[in-house]
Amino acid sequence: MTNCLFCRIVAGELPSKKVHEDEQTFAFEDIRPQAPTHVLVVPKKHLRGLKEAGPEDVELIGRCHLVAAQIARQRGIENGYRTVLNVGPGAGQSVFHLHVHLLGGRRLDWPPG
Ligand code: DGP
Repeated sequence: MTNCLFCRIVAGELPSKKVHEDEQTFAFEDIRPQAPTHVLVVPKKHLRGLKEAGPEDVELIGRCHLVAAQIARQRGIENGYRTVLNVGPGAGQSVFHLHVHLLGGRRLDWPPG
């Protein structure tokens, strides 16, 4: 989608600090980090969010989480990290291209705010 921020980052039209890329996913540093590690993992395919996803997206969404787990392993934060999808404006979703937040490197309390 030409007017989607994360599609433009994936396409290299906008700059980002890339962390990982494979055929189907792209990961980059969040511009407003909420933890020492705050990486966004996105599918290259434009998907508006979790509630718009369908059965055909099962593998892709799982893959985004596994990429997050791989990054967490590489960064040595496996003692405790969180993968989060904010779904809808009421939960804080502000960019409407599905993204998994990987947060770690500090204590993460529960429940989140
Ligand atoms: P959410 O609020 O769940 O939709 O998360 C969107 C995240 O995207 C938020 O943590 C800030 C981040 N973000 C917004 N614009 C940019 C950008 O241009 N570059 C990068 N790297 N991150 C961005």
